Amino acid sequence: MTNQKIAQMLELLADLMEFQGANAFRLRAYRNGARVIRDMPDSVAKLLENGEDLVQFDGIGKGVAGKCKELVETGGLEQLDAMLEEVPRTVLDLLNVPKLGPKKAAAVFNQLGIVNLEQLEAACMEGQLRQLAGFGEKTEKAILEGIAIAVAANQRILWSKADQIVTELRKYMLAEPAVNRLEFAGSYRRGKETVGDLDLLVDSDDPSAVMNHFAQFESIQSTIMRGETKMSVRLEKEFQVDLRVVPEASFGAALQYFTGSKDHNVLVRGRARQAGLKINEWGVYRMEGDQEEWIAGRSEQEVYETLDLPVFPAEIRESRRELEWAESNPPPTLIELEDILGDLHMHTTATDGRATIEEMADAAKARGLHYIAITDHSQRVTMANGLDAERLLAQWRTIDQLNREREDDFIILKGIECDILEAGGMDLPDEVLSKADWVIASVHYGQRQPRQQITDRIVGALRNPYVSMVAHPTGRLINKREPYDVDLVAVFQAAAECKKLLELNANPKRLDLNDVHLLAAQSHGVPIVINTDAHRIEGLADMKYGIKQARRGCLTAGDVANTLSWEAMKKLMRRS
Ligand code: DGT
Ligand code: CA
Ligand code: CA
Ligand code: ZN
Repeated sequence: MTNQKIAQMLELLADLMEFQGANAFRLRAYRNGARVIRDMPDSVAKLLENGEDLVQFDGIGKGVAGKCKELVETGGLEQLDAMLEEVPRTVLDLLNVPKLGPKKAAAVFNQLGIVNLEQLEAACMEGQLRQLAGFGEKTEKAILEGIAIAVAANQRILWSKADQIVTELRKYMLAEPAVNRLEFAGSYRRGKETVGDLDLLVDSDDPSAVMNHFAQFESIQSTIMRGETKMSVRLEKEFQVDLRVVPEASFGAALQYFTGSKDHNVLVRGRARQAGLKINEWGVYRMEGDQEEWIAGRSEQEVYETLDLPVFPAEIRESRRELEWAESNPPPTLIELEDILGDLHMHTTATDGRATIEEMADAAKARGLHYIAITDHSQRVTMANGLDAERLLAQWRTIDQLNREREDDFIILKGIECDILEAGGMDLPDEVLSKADWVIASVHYGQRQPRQQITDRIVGALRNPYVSMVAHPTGRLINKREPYDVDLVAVFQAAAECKKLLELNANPKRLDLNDVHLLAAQSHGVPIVINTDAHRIEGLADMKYGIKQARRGCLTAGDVANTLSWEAMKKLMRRS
């Protein structure tokens, strides 16, 4: 029984309890407990085996501890089984509908027998809901709108997960000889942190051969529709893939159109109109009287050229800053993975990591990096066996020795991920921090504090002379945990003023700062550091996700501090 699994079961239980009208306090206890367990480095099963009492951990009360014990010992929860007998799982989707809420959800289930979103939608359209006590025509309409939101939220997956599917599907499709070229367009190509569905474009003269092959892809669960050149299927977990087969002459136009975003396409269409042209997924056309003449469409370059525009990197096609980008001459080159020289956030076996300092260093060097910082947790993070001053200083002596012994130019920096305490201030004394090469400040506790309080904590950390950077500045976990209620503008201002850096955490579940924040950080002149926060060797590979997000934020190598040598980075941070 993994921590992940335990957390999932506790969350499910909380959802069902909410449905049955349990009080908010109890719900919060279960949900907090689930979160703490999910983030816990130690296995709950192991802890219980060793006779530890889970109540010792912050955020875990008696109720949650009891449920954990039951889960680990029996593999299930009696209460949950009983609840699931009364309520089908699809009913939980009803709870995600804005404006419905648990009480009303319970009413539609109990009084109308509605068990899923489709039935709820039908009932709204038939005007059945307004007949229930406490519902009106207006509520019904709001719920109908909410259903669309709930459906969408249910079905967006992490980019990293979409990338796994893409890798498999690409390989599979390229095995079909009728496929000349293929490209995954849409939000996937734009590198958006979550992907709603995949948009696969294939260049071929034989659509039916391509579609026959596609239909045999092993993870397809059902076919939604199949036409002459278009086909949509569902994979596991309802994830949809749209296939479009297009002729060679239109491949570039289709790629441009289906890469989107919709807003970017609006902008491009406007340009076309100004130039007396028309653009759609088949090509660019010159309008002469009521005749239209096809003039481009083979490649994206051909398409954009007719509009006198450069080929926009897919990541910035969001109708945000791309015209500004296009107007600089030449347009700046966005950051690439190869630009990164160092990784300044990672953990080792000293706390919650799985590899030693040397293993991390060797792996980072093999990836082509020139330097890393070892940044284990500080003492406040008891769950991760955080380092006190004594253990930290000992680790730093080991690092000094490793740097002396290793016969290369690779640098291991003496770092720490030091907690920003709930009441403000750093978890380790200044005299210790002053001896570090690199100090990360992080919020791990008190994440739900009010805006002013949590902002003051983070700004306070930036003002500490020994702090180098604030990690994952909003604390969000995509689709899982909301960001702290932090005033980022205040954070950007303090960082700029104190010559401090902010992190873009490359873990695909975090990607924190996000794309929009990065645009803002850049305009405040705050350098970004892209780090993996690796807890094992494989985690160092997450850098590529950070690069995608950085490109979405329109960052060049010049905006990212760890594209510099360590010597140059130190100069950047030196206060004048
Ligand atoms: P997603 O799937 O929700 O993560 O986001 P996208 O951007 O992949 O959206 P999707 O799959 O609905 O459509 C793919 C692209 O096709 C979209 O980015 C732009 C283009 N597109 C689709 N429908 C329209 C439309 O009605 N108007 C315009 N201008 N473009 C569209
Ligand atoms: Ca899509
Ligand atoms: Ca689509
Ligand atoms: Zn960390």
